[in-house]
Order: sequence, then structure tokens, then C-alpha cells
Amino acid sequence: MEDLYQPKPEHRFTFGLWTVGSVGRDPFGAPVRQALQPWELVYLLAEAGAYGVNFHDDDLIPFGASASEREAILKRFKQALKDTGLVVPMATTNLFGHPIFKDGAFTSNDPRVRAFALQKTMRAMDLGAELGAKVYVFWGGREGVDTDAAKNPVDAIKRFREAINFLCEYNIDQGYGFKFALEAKPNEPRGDIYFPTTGAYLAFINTLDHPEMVGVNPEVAHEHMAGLNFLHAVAQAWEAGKLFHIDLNDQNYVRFDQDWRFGAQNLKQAFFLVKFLEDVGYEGSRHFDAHAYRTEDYEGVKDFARGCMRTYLVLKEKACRWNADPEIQGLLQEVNADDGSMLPYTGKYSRKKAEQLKSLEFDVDKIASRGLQYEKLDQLANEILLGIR
Ligand code: GLT
Ligand code: MN
Ligand code: MN
Repeated sequence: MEDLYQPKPEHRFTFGLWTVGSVGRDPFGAPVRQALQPWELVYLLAEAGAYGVNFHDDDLIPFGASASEREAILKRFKQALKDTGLVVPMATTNLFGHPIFKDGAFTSNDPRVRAFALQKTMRAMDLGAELGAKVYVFWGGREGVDTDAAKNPVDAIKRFREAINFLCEYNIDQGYGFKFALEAKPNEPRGDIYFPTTGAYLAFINTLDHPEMVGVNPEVAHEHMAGLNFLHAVAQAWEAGKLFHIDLNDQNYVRFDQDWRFGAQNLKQAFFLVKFLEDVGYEGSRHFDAHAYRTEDYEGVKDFARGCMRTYLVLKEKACRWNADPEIQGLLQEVNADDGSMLPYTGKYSRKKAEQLKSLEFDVDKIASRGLQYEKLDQLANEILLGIR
């Protein structure tokens, strides 16, 4: 029998080199795993069943590597892609690791740092394009402050805009065809990061020279760190035509950046998220931006990667059950029922409608007293998830 939960290329499951390649360093402890080479990580991901691999420039080519080192790494990496059939759908720049970025990259107060960040990004775009990436992610990890004494937040917005506009032109000039995806995070590593939520980026995008080229890359953990509903952020991005990429992982609310296996913490939110992505027909990568627990060896890292994909596929199957369940669909139809009687008064504005609506009598007590059966509906969701429906 076909295993429904077996990852396949059409599921578009991807991982960053930095995810399965994480050596488990944290602010309190040293690495717990030996670093693997990028090509070794490609074989590991292929074994786990992934479709693609993404990277920061420095994940693949270490900062400061010579031209011959670059060539040697690229040769082995390309060979691993060829051997496994894995593809590179997305690339990004590490603008947070090197000390030069300690006060930000595109928003640094130092114009030399801002220029260096542009240079590093253009070179990383060249590398991404060479390996076939079509989405380019911008996560401004250091773009923020630890004290508002340090920077004018309006200048920071203007600098960030100038940088993205510059890079959009570079993208056009080189004919790369990248779609840019901006990734928000509220804090960590800075005390406060600019554009802390997906919604903030959605508003910013419309102020760019090429808004059509730029969308968002929402991450579960980042909205959860801010105590927000991730599904709602994704829905807004989708509705605006801006869901260019997505970072799946998990995270307890309002904590440090946990980056856990997809579904490890909030299965119910993960369920409604998967149902949303599948129902609307999102066609981009399902990218897992997460780490294995620090307790794991590389067998555990494979368990982690398999777990992310398997949970997604289990939830996808649960979403099919939800959509096919007559009781659930009946309840949904009831609560969304519309007899059309309000149509003459609502929708597109006209003065006549407004006047008629102002004088319409509503039986507010009757309308307000109606029970909506959401307790029943939510319990049915739980029963689907618990596997008894
Ligand atoms: C970093 C961060 C992620 C970003 C990555 C892209 S790197 O691990 O925590 O959320 O998506 O730069
Ligand atoms: Mn994260
Ligand atoms: Mn991320």
C-alpha cells in the first residue's frame, strides 16, 4: 500500500543547510555535533526524503574563502545535487554572523557597512542564481537596536528601502528573475528588530520601487515569539499575493527563538496552517527552518527532518478528512448561511443603500441570541486531530 506520509518531490519540502547542519551551539553551550560539509548535508537530506536545499552564502562558501576553495566546494556540492536530484529553490545572505554586522547591515549607521552589505548580497545573489535559486530571502537579524539611543528608526526604514531598491535593480540588470521574500522577526539577536512582524513588511513593500518583485517569508516561530496568530499573518500575505516563501517550524509563545521541529509544540495551529496552504493551493516551497534538539546526534537530526515532513503530510491528510466530513461541513454551511436579504443594503457603497440601511430595523436580540455551535466545531477539530474521526 502507498505510504501517504512518504515525502515526494511534489510536496516541495526543503531545508536550509543551516538547519540540519546546526551543530547545536547555543548562548550557554558549545557545539554538540561535529560540523558536516555542505555536500554531506545534501546526502543526509536526500536520505531523509527532502526535495530541496537552501543556503546562506556563508553556509556554502565560508566567509573569506579563496577562489580555489570556492571552486572546490562548488564542485562537490553540485555533484551531490546531481547524485541526489535535490534542487536549490532559495538562497539568502548571512548579514548577521560577522562582527562587521554587529550594528546591522542595510540599516547600520556606518555607510561602509551598508555598502559592504550590498556587496555581500550581490555576490550571494550571483551564487544563488548559479545554483538555480528563484527565491531570495532577506532576514534582517541584526537590523535593529539594543537601545533607541543609537539610531533614528525613520532613517533605518529609509536605508532599508534604499538597499532593497538597489538590489531589485541588480536583479533586473543581471536577469536573475529572483522573487525577494522579506522575513520578519520581533527580536533576537537584537533587542528589537525593525519590521517586527509580517504585517509590517507587507505595508513596507508597497513603498518600494518594484513592489511586484517583493513579497514575504513568514516564519511560524517569529510570529509566535510576538504572541501572534501565524495563520492570520500567512492569510494576509496570501490575500495580498505576497506569500513567496514560508518558514515552517514551531515555538512556544513569547519565548526565546526555539526553532523546533514542525508541529512539535502547537499541533492545532499547525493543522489549520497546513489546511490553509493546501486549500488555497500555495505552490511554493514548504521550507523547514528549524533545528534538531541539542540532545541529538546525526541520526536524531534525520529523525528531526523526517518528523517535520511526516507531520506536515499527516496534517494534510487530516485536512482532507476535515473537508470531507459531512457534520463539519454542515456546521460550516450553517454558520456561513446567507439568504441574500442584506444584499440590497451592503457591498459596494451607494447613497441610496446607505440611506436605506440607516433606516432598516434589526431584531438585535434575536440575532444576538443565536448559538453558533463553535464548541461543537472545535471539538470536532480536536477529534480529527486525535485520530478518532
Ligand atoms: C536564521 C534565522 C532564520 C532565517 C534564516 C535566513 S537564518 O537561522 O533564525 O529565521 O530564516 O537568514
Ligand atoms: Mn527562526
Ligand atoms: Mn526563518
